[in-house]
Amino acid sequence: MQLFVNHQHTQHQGRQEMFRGRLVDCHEVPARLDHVAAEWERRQLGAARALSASLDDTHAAIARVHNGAYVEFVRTAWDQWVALHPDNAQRDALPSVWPLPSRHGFRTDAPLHNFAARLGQYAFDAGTPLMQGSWAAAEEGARCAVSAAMAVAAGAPSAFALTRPPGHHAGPDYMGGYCFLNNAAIAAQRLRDQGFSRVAVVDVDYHHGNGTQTIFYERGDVFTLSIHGDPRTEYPFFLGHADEAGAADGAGSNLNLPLPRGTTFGTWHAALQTGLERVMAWAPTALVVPLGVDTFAGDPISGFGLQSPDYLRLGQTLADLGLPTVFTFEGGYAVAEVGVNAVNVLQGFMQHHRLG
Ligand code: OKP
Ligand code: ZN
Repeated sequence: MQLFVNHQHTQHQGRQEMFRGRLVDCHEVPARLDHVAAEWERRQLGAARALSASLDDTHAAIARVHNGAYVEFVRTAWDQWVALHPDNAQRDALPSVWPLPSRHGFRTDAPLHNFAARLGQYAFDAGTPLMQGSWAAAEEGARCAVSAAMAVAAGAPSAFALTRPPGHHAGPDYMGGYCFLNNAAIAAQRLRDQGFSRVAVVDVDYHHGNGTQTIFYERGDVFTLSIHGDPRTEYPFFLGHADEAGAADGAGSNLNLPLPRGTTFGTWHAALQTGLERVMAWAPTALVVPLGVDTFAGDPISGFGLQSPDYLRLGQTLADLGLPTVFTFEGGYAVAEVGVNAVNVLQGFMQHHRLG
């Protein structure tokens, strides 16, 4: 498995997020990635590769799944925030006001000359702080995702984009859920653009991959499966229900398998196998796995009960599909265990994948 690491990730270090009614220290911290890198190294799974994607190519890849005005907003948001007031340089930008859906009478067509209003237009929660280095970190993360897809397109059996901030909640034109650019969608699109005719995304993070689902919802060339905490009670609440099956050309190529809080590995893995049967019946030629390990029993913000050894089995089950595979790093907030859990998936995968 080829490893691509985002060495710019520490440029994004949110201070606080809105959580259960107050501002708390961010759960999505730089140490998460460091623990995964250290565990990979400890098990001697191979040196990280140089990123093959240029920045220009990365920007082109980002533009394949994200809206140009949104990308321009994320790129320039910090400067806009600081321009509002010099004191803003000392704190992160966090949205606090949003338009309700238009049925409530709010307009989204009127020009927005206020930064707080624009931030609300492009963000769906108050848990995604944006700071000076957020764009640089997210951009380099996308570069890792493109490089990983290119490696697989060049014949590598598998590749891992080890990056943060995560990506699977970011939609075509919005940020949220700690995410700015949808690395998994960027990788899937790049695989498509490099000749893989049918790409399946299997999202195993605790939270529904709403951004990825939305990006591909009306397309028949990318299948999206997500297994996650039931959005009737779990974040992101407003998407990820079992009846979302895709639309237009994508009808039948989205599958959500929501599970209740408290679900442990037996039930979780049975759902995965159910989902993978649908995926394989769809006949993909490549796989993208948004790899979140916030399904872990000790995760501070999630509600499933997976144990560390279960992640080896998860990797094995994914390997059994026998597909060229790109992993992107997503959630997992039990910081001390995140390295062991994530690398268990990857090592379980490598030990069982027929391609190596
Ligand atoms: C990102 B990823 C619930 C607050 C939830 C956002 C969680 C984002 C998770 N009260 N905050 O999917 O791991
Ligand atoms: Zn998550």
